[in-house]
Amino acid sequence: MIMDPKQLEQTLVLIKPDALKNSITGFIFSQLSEFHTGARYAAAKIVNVNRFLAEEHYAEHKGKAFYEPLLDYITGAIHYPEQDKWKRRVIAIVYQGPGVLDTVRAIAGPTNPHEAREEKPGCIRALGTVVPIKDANGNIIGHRMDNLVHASATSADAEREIKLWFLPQDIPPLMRAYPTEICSTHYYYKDGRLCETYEPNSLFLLAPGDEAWKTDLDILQDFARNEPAQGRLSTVVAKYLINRNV
Ligand code: 3AN
Repeated sequence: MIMDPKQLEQTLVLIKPDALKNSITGFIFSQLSEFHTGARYAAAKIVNVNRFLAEEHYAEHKGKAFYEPLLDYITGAIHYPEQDKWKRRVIAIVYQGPGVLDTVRAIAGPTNPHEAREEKPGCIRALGTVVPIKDANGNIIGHRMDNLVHASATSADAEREIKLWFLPQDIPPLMRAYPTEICSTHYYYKDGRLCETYEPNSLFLLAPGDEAWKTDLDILQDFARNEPAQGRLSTVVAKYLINRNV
């Protein structure tokens, strides 16, 4: 039986390092249960968030006072110091079902945990915290919001974020919401550029026969041909560098 397209509405949920450190993963999963939400899990993975992925995920906040602290937060550097580096993880989930974007945003609650406690006691982010960001002279220049979870804001954000964090192969074929295509060439990445043949110390991305998001293959092809691309190379590459030694 073919699934009703409404059933394919998806959102990206991230259980962030502060939620892992405070061991509230069980609470978050129970809030997300199919019984409560009518939605279901399409994919999940444990990710050690590197700087490439963090920068891509939060690209819209680049330049803001809280941008660098935000990267330190999502990579786990704030909650797990150098000696506990191996514990720096995020649980990334593709969650799926009719109305799932709004449902998960409501369960997560307002971005700012102080507002979450005021406006929506009981929501997940009501358990978060807000930390002042200071400049070199100790003046407060902004705030970091340790708000435990991420949930995509719109369907366009969900598409961008799910394609950034997940390969098609991470998601069962019948639960994939976006078109895929079979790659017909080799792609490697080295020093910020794309190569189609292996060079020493280049990172392997794709081989002929691999299934990839169609939009990613379009971008890679444009870069390989030096044509104007519809997206950044770093966005495509970040996903292939997840959980690799880079
Ligand atoms: P949300 O996570 O509620 O969708 P976004 O996407 O606007 O919010 O922001 C992503 C993350 O950036 C937030 N979770 C929060 O940690 C941080 N952030 C957003 N706006 C601010 C702000 N004004 N001050 C500090 N941190 C912020």
